[in-house]
Amino acid sequence: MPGMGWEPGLVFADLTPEEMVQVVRYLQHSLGVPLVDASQANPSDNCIYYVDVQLPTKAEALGFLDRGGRRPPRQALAVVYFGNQPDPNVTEYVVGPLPKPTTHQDITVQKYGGKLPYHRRPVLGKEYEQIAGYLRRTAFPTALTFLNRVFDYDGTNLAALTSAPRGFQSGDRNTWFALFHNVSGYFLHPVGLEVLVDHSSLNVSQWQVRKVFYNGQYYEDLVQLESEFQQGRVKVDPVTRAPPDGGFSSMQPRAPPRAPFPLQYEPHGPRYSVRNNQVVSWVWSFAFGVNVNTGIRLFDIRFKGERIVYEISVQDAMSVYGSNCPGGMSTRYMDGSFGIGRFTYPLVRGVDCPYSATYVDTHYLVETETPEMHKNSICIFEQNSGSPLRRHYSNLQSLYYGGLTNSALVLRSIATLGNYDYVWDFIFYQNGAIEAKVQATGYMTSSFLYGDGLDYGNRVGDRTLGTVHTHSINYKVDLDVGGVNNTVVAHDMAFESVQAPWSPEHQIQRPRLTKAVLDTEDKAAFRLHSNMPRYIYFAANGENKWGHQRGYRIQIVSFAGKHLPETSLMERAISWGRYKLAVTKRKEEEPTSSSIYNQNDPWTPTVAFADFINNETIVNEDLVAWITTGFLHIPHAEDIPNTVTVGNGVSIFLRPYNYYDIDPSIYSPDGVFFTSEQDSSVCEVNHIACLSKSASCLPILPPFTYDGFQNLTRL
Ligand SMILES: [Cu+2]
Repeated sequence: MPGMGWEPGLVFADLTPEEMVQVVRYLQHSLGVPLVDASQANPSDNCIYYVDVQLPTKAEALGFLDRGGRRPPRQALAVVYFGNQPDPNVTEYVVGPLPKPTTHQDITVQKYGGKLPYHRRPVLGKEYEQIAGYLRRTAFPTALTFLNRVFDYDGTNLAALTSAPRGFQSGDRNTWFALFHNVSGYFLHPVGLEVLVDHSSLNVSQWQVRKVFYNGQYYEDLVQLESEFQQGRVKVDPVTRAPPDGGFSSMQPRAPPRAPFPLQYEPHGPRYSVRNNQVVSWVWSFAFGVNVNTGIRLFDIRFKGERIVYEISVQDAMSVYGSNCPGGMSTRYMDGSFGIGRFTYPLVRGVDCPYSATYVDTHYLVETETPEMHKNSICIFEQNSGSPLRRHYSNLQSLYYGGLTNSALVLRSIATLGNYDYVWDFIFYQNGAIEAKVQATGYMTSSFLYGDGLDYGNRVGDRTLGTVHTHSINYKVDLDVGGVNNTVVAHDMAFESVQAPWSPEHQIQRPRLTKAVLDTEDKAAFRLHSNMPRYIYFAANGENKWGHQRGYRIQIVSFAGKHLPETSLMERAISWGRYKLAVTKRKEEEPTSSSIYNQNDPWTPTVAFADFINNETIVNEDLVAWITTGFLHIPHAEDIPNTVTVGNGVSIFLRPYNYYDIDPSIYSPDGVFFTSEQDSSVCEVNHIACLSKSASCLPILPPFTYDGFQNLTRL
């Protein structure tokens, strides 16, 4: 990769598999301790959790991109679990330079202000396997009569789903596992049994069941449940065993295919190019990557060569559940901790993305010592919405038509986090607007329906309660509008009462612009339910032709409600959810609004976003907008088998506001204009009239392939 033809966007590129291998090799030789492959590691071992790229600082990157400075050295971030130490901990190293590392630097204290206690570590796949093994071999055999009689338990027909967080205070690692019939779509087949496992000990043989829940009653352990069952004191509500395909939860279509659905194609091939991690179209260009934890991130987004955004990235996705079952009621998933990026899987042509989209592979090194490829896990395409970006038909004075197809460039990936799937879109429009959109689909998770369950959701199956929950998503948007330094300006409208100048005895309620500079972080932090000016934009130092500060406006489409009461002891861990929009001074020390260590110790958050807001002056500074969007999900019958994307999407828009002198889409070669004097059926007058000649061939579609089921470890 280095050497001749090194492209600027590679500054932001994810690690190549070769680079990952070099980092692992280097660590194995240089850490001076035995490392076990994480897929085999006990809690009491040392292992590499993940390796990802360590991006250069913004100053370094811009020095190289804009000022002809030296190319920043390629570096990796390696996260290592040290379980085999007197003081077990997680350590983060910067390893470099790549491709042949020679040094590693422990950045943990500098990055987090202290060491990372071991109990904060995300749970490894191996640890889940060990918990499943513990339940199967040690815990369940103490309640075999109960399990056999009530669930036909045969050692394999129950599946467990983890909840999180895992306890009530720092150091706890007590996880409620809800049990389901192990069939296709098992999330919809709860059996009413939930088990609280204490897996805090690094010695697996010390793990214990701390509590058991069955059908509304709590028991000290499975032994007690078994004995009460044998004495006939357990109220049993058996669930009928689901067929292997899941029955109502099956995604098998209930109808045979008929005529193919409409397809899009590009008559003259793609009008964009994808080279390595860079996408270029006739107006847009950007670099992309996938962070192991947080997912898609885009850098150096330019419209007609001018940088608009330095970085836009997903920060975290959170869901808070309600239920009358223990696992459900304690669930506050922070998906970044499980890994939004690493669970980005191969996309299916024609369904997940347009059939003819460009598909890109991604590579990860997580919980293993060998890189794993996720084929076709990002797609890029130009999407014709089939509707106008703008149009006007004139039948007054002169007769003409003018319009422009709304065709936008899209980058998409889809992350599957256990039961549900998030579709992440970044959409680039011809008028200079950017949209970051997320849609939720996949299976809901559910609780066993008993007692007052209907206070926490709708019944969606025999004994299945679709439990109420929130979806909140946080984005980081580092806008650089007409330069790095910007100011936040708010415009809105207020009515003023005035006497009509020509008739003073009459009042006119006149809308008037209100304008304000939000000059401190506190003024630019908008709580969820606060009144936010309807126009908020990042203003540049320069002006457009009409004398207005050039700007890009932030517009949020969200249905989010309260993320969690601030009285909750874990609220600080997700305090990004307090704000629909917060603008802070950009700092290298505040790279993310959340942390993978927050999920398992939200009571002592490793990163507390609320601390970023400390009333600093934000006039003419490098600024970052942190934006929360989301919606409430009350699952209902039509969420079976899957939640649909329709209506379950939220967005943020970045739109030009006096940035240009005129709508830049007027320069689009797709524009159409003809008058009543012209023959609109002639190619030279109207290029759409050429389509029947130039675009009437059948598209040549590549054969369908899918690599989504390779190299998967089953948990
Ligand atoms: Cu949902």
